[in-house]
Amino acid sequence: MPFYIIRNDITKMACDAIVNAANSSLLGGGGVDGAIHRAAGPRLLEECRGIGGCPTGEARITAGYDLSARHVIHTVGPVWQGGGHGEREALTSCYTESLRLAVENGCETVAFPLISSGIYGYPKAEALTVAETAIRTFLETHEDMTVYLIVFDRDALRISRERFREIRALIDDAYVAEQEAKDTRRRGIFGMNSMSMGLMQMPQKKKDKKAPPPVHDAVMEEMPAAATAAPPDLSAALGQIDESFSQMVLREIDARGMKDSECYKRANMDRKLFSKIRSDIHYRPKKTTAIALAIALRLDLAGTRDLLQKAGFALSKSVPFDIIIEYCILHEIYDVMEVNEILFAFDQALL
Ligand code: AR6
Repeated sequence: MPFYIIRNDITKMACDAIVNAANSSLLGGGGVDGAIHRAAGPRLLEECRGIGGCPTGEARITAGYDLSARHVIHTVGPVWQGGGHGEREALTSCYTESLRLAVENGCETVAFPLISSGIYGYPKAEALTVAETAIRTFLETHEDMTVYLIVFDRDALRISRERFREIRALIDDAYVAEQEAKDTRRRGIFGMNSMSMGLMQMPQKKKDKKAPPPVHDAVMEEMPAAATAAPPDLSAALGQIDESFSQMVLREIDARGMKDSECYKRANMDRKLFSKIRSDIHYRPKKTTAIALAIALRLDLAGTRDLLQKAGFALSKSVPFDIIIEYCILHEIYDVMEVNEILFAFDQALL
């Protein structure tokens, strides 16, 4: 089910299949077609010669030869003629037919370029909408596939200039505030006498990032008394461990009358990953997973912070990724794709 928009050179994608934006002769050309043929080597052209062309909106499959991808799926996008000549339908068909061929050939990971949006002139933002809609619709019924949409340049992004400026300003403000705080701290340190210097914390040894293993009741029972003798206040605190991350996710799903599938699809999350969360109450997710679930559950900011905290994370006021997530939640942007487009525009990791 997962669908990612990433910036990359498609010829570098090590997928089961990469898709080529070809022309109807299938004999190579410029743009991404030229790049794929160059990277795949002359045997690709040889195989294409034997196919005898491909009409607009359809797709054909070949081997990947010198590429990291096992297959190349060649599809022919429509030439943009103003939008009134069935371009949208033809472009949708390119994605659907390519994905159908991928499934038929046992491909589970597929990377697409933004078909027709170069030499064929389809406006990039509209081409992106068509691509996203077609791919997401297909993935609704093909949960085991992972699809990458490779966006080569920023023009394709639909995030408005106004939104971009607004978020840019938030990130810049946070940067300025952080610098000011640093200056204040520096001035404070230089102004200290030797007595107060004694109160400064020594740099901490890097903590082991690995999450501690869950404390298993059975193991606790078997331990000798001395090993379990924690200070009374600590024992009391451990006895009142809060609801866990996965328990909160499952409770919120129930409260909304959602199906699991609805939740992990909205979170753009792999079904297998979701089953781990469902089956392990001590599951420790990555931060992006926790945020994707908060978005899928449409949690407000307090709820998101609560969920993140249960996974050992927080939203910082000075980290661009976190600032963008907070912005999205405050503006009720709960469509993971839309959140990803904003993250993408600011070169951040995607959900
Ligand atoms: N990786 C990912 N995307 C790329 C790459 C790359 N290496 N190179 C270009 N793009 P285009 P079309 C993007 O022109 O519009 C050929 O001559 C590019 O920025 O390759 O469908 C064929 O033979 C653009 O967004 O394909 C046809 O005659 C997108 O890929 C004609 O061009 C598609 O641009 C097809 O034109």
